[in-house]
Amino acid sequence: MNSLNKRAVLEGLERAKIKNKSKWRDILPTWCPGCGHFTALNGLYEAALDLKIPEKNFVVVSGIGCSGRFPFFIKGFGFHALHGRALPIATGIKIANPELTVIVVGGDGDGVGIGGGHFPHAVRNNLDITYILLDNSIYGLTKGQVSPTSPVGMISGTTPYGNIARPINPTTLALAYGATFVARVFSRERQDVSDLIKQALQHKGFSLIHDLSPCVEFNRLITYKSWNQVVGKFPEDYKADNRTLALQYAESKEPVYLGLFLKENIPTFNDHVKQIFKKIDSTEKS
Ligand SMILES: Cc1ncc(C[n+]2csc(CCOP(=O)(O)OP(=O)(O)O)c2C)c(N)n1
Ligand code: SF4
Ligand SMILES: [Mg+2]
Repeated sequence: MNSLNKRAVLEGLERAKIKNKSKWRDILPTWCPGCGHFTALNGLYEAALDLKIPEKNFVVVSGIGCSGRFPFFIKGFGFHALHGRALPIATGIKIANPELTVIVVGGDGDGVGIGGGHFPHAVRNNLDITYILLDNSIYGLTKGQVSPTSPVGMISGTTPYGNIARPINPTTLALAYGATFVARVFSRERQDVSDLIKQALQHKGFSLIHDLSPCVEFNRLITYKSWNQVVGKFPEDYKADNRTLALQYAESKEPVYLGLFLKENIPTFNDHVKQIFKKIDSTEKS
């Protein structure tokens, strides 16, 4: 485990124990030493603790993948779903009990590969959930096949002569689908990951945290070092309130911008459902 990630996880766990001994599972994750997914786990601990979200109201839904192991490490409710099917399950949970804080965690393969058809619909309904997409540009769990975010030319177990398909950009997709909170983070920047997850949990509506989260075991092309060379922050005067501008920034390759691209406040799916119930009540009474 590299020292940055070990410190991140241990501090997160330690902090959780100090604040509330019963709140989190105090087992260390089973990820490879140095895996980017550690930072998001720590970020979620920190955010949930700062916001004092009660364990009984906290649900983490995942698909399948190394990223999909998330619910095992968090004490609260967890649902380890089928590959690519975390979003529809989270939708049902949030509709059934709007009081719950619902977080979906999945990989690039899970979210924009096999589960790609669910993404636009969760977004356009403006469900009040936080989606943490851990993007390592590879299928980690199955030991290194190209994913929909892998670059052209990448050699992998399934592309011995180089990847042909052009990569999908999850930040761009979320913006294009109409997501009301879109942020991109990098697993090396621990504080920013925690801060943006916290903002996402506070946002009323669909929030995407697109985390550039390197797989240190199977991806030798997309690494902490390679991201470090291209990532950059928004200009000081950037305001996250213009979708067209946000899309332009999302598409930039140099730099690859990190931070909050867009935040917009509109009624959520559950707000609409409430209004419909009111209408039904008043129709039945008249
Ligand atoms: C329907 C189905 N197809 C394929 C698989 C095999 N499978 C498990 S995880 C995975 C890809 C995981 O990649 P990603 O979602 O990027 O997560 P990571 O492991 O990289 O975090 C695949 C193809 C499966 N479990 N179920
Ligand atoms: S295989 Fe890759 S994604 Fe999976 S735990 Fe190891 S480093 Fe992380
Ligand atoms: Mg992956």
